[in-house]
This record gives sequence, C-alpha cells and structure tokens, in this order.
Amino acid sequence: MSHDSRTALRVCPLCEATCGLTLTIEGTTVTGARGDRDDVFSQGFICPKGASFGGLDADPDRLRTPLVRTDGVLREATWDEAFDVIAAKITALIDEHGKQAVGVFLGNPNVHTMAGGLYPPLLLAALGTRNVFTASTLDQMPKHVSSGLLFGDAQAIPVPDLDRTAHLLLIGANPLESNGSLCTAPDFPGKLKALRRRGGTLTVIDPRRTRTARLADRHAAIRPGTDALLLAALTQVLLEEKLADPGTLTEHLDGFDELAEAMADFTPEAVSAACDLEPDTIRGIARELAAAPSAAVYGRIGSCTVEHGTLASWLVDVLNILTGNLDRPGGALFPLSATGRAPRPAAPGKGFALGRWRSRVSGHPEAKGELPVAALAEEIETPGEGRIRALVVIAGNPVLSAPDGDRLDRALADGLDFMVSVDPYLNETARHADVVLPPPPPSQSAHFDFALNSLAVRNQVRYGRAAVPLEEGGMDECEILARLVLAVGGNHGAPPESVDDLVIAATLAKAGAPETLAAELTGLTGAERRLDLMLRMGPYDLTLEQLLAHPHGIDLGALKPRVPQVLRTRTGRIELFPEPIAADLPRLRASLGARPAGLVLVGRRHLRSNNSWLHNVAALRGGSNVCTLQIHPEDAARLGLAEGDTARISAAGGEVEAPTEITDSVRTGVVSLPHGWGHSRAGTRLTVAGADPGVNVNQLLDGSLLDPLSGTSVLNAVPVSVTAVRGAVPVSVTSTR
Ligand SMILES: Nc1nc2c(c(=O)[nH]1)N[C@H]1C(S)=C(S)[C@@H](COP(=O)(O)OP(=O)(O)OC[C@H]3O[C@@H](n4cnc5c(=O)[nH]c(N)nc54)[C@H](O)[C@@H]3O)O[C@H]1N2
Ligand SMILES: Nc1nc2c(c(=O)[nH]1)N[C@H]1C(S)=C(S)[C@@H](COP(=O)(O)OP(=O)(O)OC[C@H]3O[C@@H](n4cnc5c(=O)[nH]c(N)nc54)[C@H](O)[C@@H]3O)O[C@H]1N2
Ligand code: SF4
Ligand SMILES: [Mo]
Repeated sequence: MSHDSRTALRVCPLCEATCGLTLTIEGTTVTGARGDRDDVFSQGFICPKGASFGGLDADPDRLRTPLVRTDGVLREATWDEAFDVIAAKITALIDEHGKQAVGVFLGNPNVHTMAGGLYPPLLLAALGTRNVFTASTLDQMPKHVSSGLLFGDAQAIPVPDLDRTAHLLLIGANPLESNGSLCTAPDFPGKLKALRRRGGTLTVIDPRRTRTARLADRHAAIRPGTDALLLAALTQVLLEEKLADPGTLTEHLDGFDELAEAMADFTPEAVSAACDLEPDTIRGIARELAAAPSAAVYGRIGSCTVEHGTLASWLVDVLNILTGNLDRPGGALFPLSATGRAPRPAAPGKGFALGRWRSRVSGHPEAKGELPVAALAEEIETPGEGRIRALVVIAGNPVLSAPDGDRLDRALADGLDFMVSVDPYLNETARHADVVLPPPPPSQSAHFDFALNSLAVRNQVRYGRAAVPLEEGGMDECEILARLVLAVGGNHGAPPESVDDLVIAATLAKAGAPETLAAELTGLTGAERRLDLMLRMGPYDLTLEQLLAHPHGIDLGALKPRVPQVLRTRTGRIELFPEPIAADLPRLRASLGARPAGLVLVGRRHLRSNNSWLHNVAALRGGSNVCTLQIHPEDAARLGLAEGDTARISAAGGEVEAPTEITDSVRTGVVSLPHGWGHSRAGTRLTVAGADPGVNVNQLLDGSLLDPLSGTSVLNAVPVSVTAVRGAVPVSVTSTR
C-alpha cells in the first residue's frame, strides 16, 4: 500500500446479498475490494463481482457528464442545460397531451441505490401518470400479487429462515450463481452447506442440474413451466393424507375448505405427465416436507416468470402455511426492517385490489400500480389519446431485458417525442434518450438498502456515506432524481432539498408528530435526513447517528413471528383461497393434460454476470460466462448439432444464433440461453461488451405470453425450435404446444 492508501466500507450494490466490502482506495481510485469480516451480516463473504468493484467503479465507459441531444447527436452538456431541457419538454407535453403522455420505466438497480429507494414514488406522484412500468413484471410481480391476495400487503413477502430451517424446498432458483433473490442472504451457498451439515435436507426443483442442484439431497428435473402443477399436487397430497397442520396459524386462516376442494383433482397422477415427474417422487417430496421438524418452501425466477407464475407463487406460501411453517422459526418469516413500518395492532386493512385500471391498448390490468413491461412498445406505437410520447427510464435497459427488444428499440427511436435516461452507461436503451443523466460511480454514493433489508434472512441495518468524494462536475443520484421530480412537476429550479423537506413535513403530519421534530433530524443531505426520520419512526427507534457510529452495521436479531400484526386483508385474516386465484385455476387445470412435444427454452445466470450491465467489466468476462445455447447430448445428436456449432433458435418473436454447448446439465427437451446479452447495437458506449456482444434471448419473445394476474412476461418455458446452421444434417424440430 502506498502512503496515501486507505480503506473504506461499502455495501455491495451488485446483487441482493448486500455483502459488506472493505475497499482499498488510493487517492480517489478504488484499487481493491475484499469482504468486511466485521460486517454484522455478511461477515467477510464476497463473490467475484464484489471483488471487481474497482473495475466497475472506474470503467472508462462510464458517463461523467450529462448528454443532451442537439441536431440528432448526443453531446456533453451541463446539468443546468440538461434539466432545463427536461422541464421545458415534459411540461409542454403534459400541457398539450395530458399526464398519461409521460411513461416511466424503473429498472432493477433502483432496489440497490439510496436514490432509487427514496425518489421514484415522488416522481410518479409528480407526473400523475398510470403508464408505469418496472423490471418487476420481468421478475417478481407474481410474488407481490400472491402476497397482496394472501396477506393484504404486496410487500409482505415471507423469506426462508435459511439459518435455522431443517428442510428447504427450493424451486426455480440458483443461488449458487445468483446469490439469492427475495431472500437477502450473504453467503447463500455457505448457508445451504450449513443446512446439510446440521443434518437438514435440500430439495431442488430445476430443469437444469445447476450448481445449487448438485448440492441438494434431491434434484427433480421438472419440465419447465409446470411448477404450479407440481405445487398443487404437493398441496393435494398434504390434504389427502391429512398431513396439513397449520398449527397456531389456524385461527388466522380463511378459505381452508374451499382450498381443499379446489385442489382435489390435482393428484400426483394427474400432474405427472405434464411435469414429467413420477407420482412417487411427488408424494415423497410432500411427505418429507410435512415430516420435517421445520421447513421452508422458496420459489424464484423459474417459478415466477412463467405462465402460471402467480399461482406458483401463491402455492409456495400455501405449502408454508399448510405445513405450519409460515411465520415460525425455521420456516418462512416476514422480516422487519429498520425503516419498515413499526408494528401496529392487528386490524382489518384495505386489502389488495388488482385491475383498478387497465392499459390503454390491450386492456391489461394493473398490478401494484404497474402495467406489464411487455405492453410498453404498443403504448408508444399505438395512436390515440393517452399514447406515451415521453419516457423516463431510471436504471433500466428494457431493450435487452424485456420481450421483443427490436420492436421496443424501434418504438423508442420513432415513437417518442422525448426520452430521459438516468444511467451511468450509454446502453442499448439509453442510446435513444434526448437527455442522459449519469449518476456517479458507487464509490461516490452513500448506500442504504431500503428494499433489500425488508427481505433479509436476519434483521440488521447498515449505512455508509460515500467512500470517495463526489468528482468535480458529478451530481449525486439523490440530487439528480430530486431535480427530476422538480423539473417534471412544474417546480423547475427549486432547491433539490425542498423535495425532501416536503416529504419530511408530510410524514410528520400524517403521523401526528410535532413539526419541531424536523429540526432534530441530523444528516448532511435531504436523503440522510429522510433516512434519519424513517429510522426514528421505525420499529427499532434508531437514529442516523447510531448507524454512523456502527460502520459495520447493527444486528437486530433473527426473524420473529409477525402474524397477525402483518396482515392487511379486509378480513384481517390470511385469505388462503382468494377469488382472483380461484378464477385463474381453470387455466391451470387446462394445462393438466398438456404434454408439450417440442423444445422449450429456459434462462440461466452466471455468477460473474448481472443482467445486462456487467458485460462491460473485463475482469468478469470469459470462462463459462458466455452466451451459448446449452442443449442435452440427445437433443443435440437428434438435431445434428456438435459442440461449438452455430445453432439457430426460433420462436414467436424472432430468431437468434448462438454457439452450441452440449451438456447433460440441462434435461432433454430443454435448451438454455442466458439473458442480458446482445450488445451489438450502434450508438452505445460499451467497448468491452460490444467486442463480444452475444445475442439477446428476449428477441425470441413477442411479448404476448404473460402471467395474466401479474402481467409478468413469460421468460422461461418458452416454446422454441432449434436448427443447426452449420452441422452434420440440418434438422428442425418445432414445438407443437
Ligand atoms: N430472458 C430473461 N430476461 C430477463 C430475465 C431473465 O431471467 N431472463 N431477468 C429479468 C430480471 S429478474 C430483471 S430484474 C430485469 C432487469 O432489467 P433492467 O432493470 O431493465 O436491466 P438491467 O440490466 O438490470 O439494467 C440496469 C441498468 O441500470 C444501470 N445502473 C447501474 N447502476 C446504476 C445506478 O446506480 N443508478 C442508475 N440510475 N442506473 C444504474 C445499468 O447501467 C443498466 O443500464 O431483466 C429481466 N430480463
Ligand atoms: N450472478 C448474477 N446474480 C444475479 C443476477 C445476475 O444476472 N447474475 N441477477 C439478479 C436478479 S435481478 C435476480 S431477480 C436474481 C434471480 O435469482 P434466481 O431466481 O436464483 O435466478 P436464476 O439463477 O436465473 O435461477 C433460476 C433457475 O430457474 C430455473 N428454471 C427455469 N425455468 C424453470 C421452471 O419452469 N421451473 C423450475 N423449477 N425452474 C426453472 C433455471 O434453470 C435457473 O436455474 O438474481 C440476482 N443475482
Ligand atoms: S454476492 Fe452479491 S452483494 Fe455479495 S459481493 Fe457478490 S455481487 Fe456483491
Ligand atoms: Mo431481477
């Protein structure tokens, strides 16, 4: 270490595990990152992504100044120029065409930044638009909907008690690569190994024999898209064999008998062909689950982004409830974060409503105030009142992450009068923007996990100020978003802190707290003062000062039971068999007889990837982190594909070509391509990613396949056909589903 090198702590923003990092800093450059052994939550764990924090932070392709389009070309501009343009354009468009003319897309990193936790709700309120789209409808919306219906609160998501459970049934998740999702747990791999060591059982349901599946006691290679059927059959077995015992939850349940009646025909025999699992296997899984001293059922991407995503998400918690594992240690519990709402007495709530409004063109019902991302392109393209004419994208790249990127790409290019992107990269989506507002690199940003702490397997809280001072000419993302709120809401030019002051005043008024409390809040910025307020009003009576005094975090203990206090249904009870679920069951029943003959596509993640935006970090590239088509040897032989051959994959939305990777880690009838690739479009600034662009798997989708209750795109179990472009004999197999 040179004489001016120092260390600073920073929670990693690159996945949901939220590991504490110790950064080595020379001058203002991050030259190293290792796990913070004293971190109360992650205790030193780190993965290769966290270790390459410095490379990401210093990526020369990162934008350092705003860009504004003049005469068709994006040019560097000052912040004032950028916000002047935004204020003028957006307010003029709203004046002329109304509020719906502005659409918003919020991408995944909003759950990983302080700004993303604090300002998007204010932006949506300032705009008053219903054209709201987020990465959730490419991801976890089915879980929100099922939680909304079951518990009356879309944010009340039970997480598996990884450290204490005796049995984990893991469905459509690969935490050894992803490090977990809707289950914030640093060192998820270590926790699975510890489960095995203490004599517990791990069962994995996945069409691929993933690294996680290799760790399991039992791996069932289910046919993709059929998890809701499997889960229904597990439920049926529990009920049929009188193994269901909700225990202390019983007094809080409504709909038990209706559920039992509805599940009666989903026998293991009835689902066996569709799932391609033996009835005995299914019965065995159900009996083990019921017999375990404690157990947690946990489903993720492979159970969400499928045709019956909401039903599968609902059944995951039905199983937790029926086995008495919901809300008990070792089962699945509701976290209580330091900025969460302080416990209230149990009382009937407002409940959760779906479809309070519908999308203009296709009439998709809203869910949690959002419309399906798959409908974004048509809302831009289709003429008429309420058409989206301007789009604000914050931390998103829907051209690659959503179905039919070519169509969205054209819609962004030809259909918009104005577009803003808040993003450090000029990516496949941002290249269409008229104004790009780049946030500073993570080392220059303060960090607090508003969203992920409420999904953590242990209650804890950590806050860190920027590790490196804001670079000359840079603007903190909290200030960027506050200015954006002001610019689009008719208050352009007002001090950014006025946004936070208003929130603080409104929060105090709503809580009936004295206004004078505002003056007691500490913090250097509006965002910090808001954090301080949330901590003070939160369940642990903490303050910002206390957090600053504990740089490695404050442990708030293991998860505790929270029912009935967490329930917000109209009845104040758990609605085991809600009406929208009942209404969707016939669709599931109709799939009972289905026995698709053709190939289906599933996704995969690589440890050294992160959706569409880490391909530009050289240290994370190469090895097995490649965009190949994985195919089982038998399918490859039948199609005349040899290792490395170019395979052409076709589906409803288009076709792509990728090198063949033959592996028996995918089951027969299934092929796999990773997402987030396809960095070949002109006008981006992604030098490393562009050199080996891969293909965009989502080009295979036309966006018409959705889970209807949640509006979530079907990204897994997509019917495809595969042909050899170069290979022994060109053969084609087309799906018949
Ligand atoms: N086929 C298929 N498609 C998928 C998936 C799949 O499994 N299969 N997964 C889906 C899932 S789960 C998700 S969450 C979505 C993600 O979809 P998106 O959110 O649209 O895509 P990301 O690739 O996460 O893009 C994040 C963007 O945020 C920018 N960014 C990074 N850090 C910051 C920051 O601090 N501030 C700001 N303002 N921007 C930042 C990055 O540069 C990048 O452009 O993709 C979905 N798409
Ligand atoms: N390294 C890395 N980590 C990440 C990300 C990343 O891109 N890279 N992205 C982050 C994000 S935004 C998210 S949402 C999380 C996601 O976290 P995970 O849900 O763990 O994501 P995946 O690794 O895609 O695992 C999904 C698994 O589902 C399987 N699958 C596909 N279809 C089906 C099906 O029909 N049934 C069943 N049972 N399984 C199926 C796939 O084979 C795959 O193994 O990861 C986060 N962490
Ligand atoms: S596991 Fe996730 S949070 Fe931890 S170092 Fe890796 S990317 Fe960062
Ligand atoms: Mo995600």
